[in-house]
Amino acid sequence: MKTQELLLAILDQFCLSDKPISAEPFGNGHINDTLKVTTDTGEAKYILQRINHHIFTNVDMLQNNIHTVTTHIRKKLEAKGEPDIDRKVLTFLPTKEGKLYYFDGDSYWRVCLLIPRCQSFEEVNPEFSYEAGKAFGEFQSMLSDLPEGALGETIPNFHNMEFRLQQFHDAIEANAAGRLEEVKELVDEIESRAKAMCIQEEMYRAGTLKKRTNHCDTKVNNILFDEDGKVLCVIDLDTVMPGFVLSDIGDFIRTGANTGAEDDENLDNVNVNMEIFQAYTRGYMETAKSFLTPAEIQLLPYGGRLLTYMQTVRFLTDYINGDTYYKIHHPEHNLQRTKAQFKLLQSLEAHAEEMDGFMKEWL
Ligand code: ADP
Ligand code: GN1
Ligand code: MG
Repeated sequence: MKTQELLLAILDQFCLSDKPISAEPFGNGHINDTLKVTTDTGEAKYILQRINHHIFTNVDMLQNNIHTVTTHIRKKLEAKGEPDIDRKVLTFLPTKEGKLYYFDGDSYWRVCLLIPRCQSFEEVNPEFSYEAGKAFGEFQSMLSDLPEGALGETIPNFHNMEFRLQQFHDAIEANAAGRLEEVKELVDEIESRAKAMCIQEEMYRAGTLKKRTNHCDTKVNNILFDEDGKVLCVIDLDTVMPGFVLSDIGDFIRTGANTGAEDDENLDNVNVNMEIFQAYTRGYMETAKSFLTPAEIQLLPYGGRLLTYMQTVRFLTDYINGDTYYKIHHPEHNLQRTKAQFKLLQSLEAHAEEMDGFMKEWL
């Protein structure tokens, strides 16, 4: 990371009302670098992020998308007469040149207001999951009238399972880090489920499933809650783009309804928490049922399995490739993540019937 002096020079490129004095690393993201900025009044006031432009290669498109999404949501909140709007949608600050990001010759940077008096979690209880479900359903609902083409695909084929499997097969073929032998069993487990996990792409080709605007990274920690556990704001908007609807239920089940951590060393910790699944689904259905088709509703539990499978494939692909995509904290980290995700997938499979049964209420 850059020195404080350089970070302050970067911040000086933006239109800030208060004088920043320090920027400290914040959050647990695997892709971008997030920093919390404190000002001379002692207040933590801004969030500074370095965008990973090796992954988000079209930074113009990325920041235009975020601008489109935040202004659209702000208008909707204004129309509803919502109080405290600045805590309910992210506010990005322009550079002194009027741009949505700053390029320092090496990295791309953006700044938004830190939402005051908020909390975020890596784990949630059922009550917060219900609130999170409502929030993501409402998020999709507010964006459902964006005209086609309003948002670009910031990472093409981001949640396309066929494409992820293609990348997995390419990694196996190249075996760049010489790790294939040690992961053979996991590879076989993935292959045996491959066809069953590409239903969405098949339905899309057959014209029975359409694309919608999704958040595509509905991890638990991408929601900010207020002091009383009510949802304030959906954050981390890099991947908001057209895709299949299961993404946004799937990734929450993958992260929120896991009794262990995403990279848990102890696989016995990892299982699906059915109470969290039910609470999230109930909240989500409250705000999303008006626009979901019966086919989509029926597939929601499959969404949990799909996104967990997809993440297993993505972590293992990165391990086979020699850790070129996700930030890792030790050499085996991507393998450890793969094993924990696979254990969660097995638990979701064991509960599939029960989860499907839970959806009957809405069908
Ligand atoms: P990453 O790509 O690193 O996941 P996020 O945008 O999710 O980046 O930010 C990381 C963490 O920083 C979040 O989980 C949240 O706790 C905190 N955070 C991000 N933006 C804000 C904000 N505007 N106000 C308050 N906290 C924030
Ligand atoms: C990445 O940036 P972060 O940590 O919120 C990844 C997601 C994965 C997630 C796994 C752009 O999200 O797709 O689901 O890690 N984001 C990108 O934890 O690849
Ligand atoms: Mg995040």
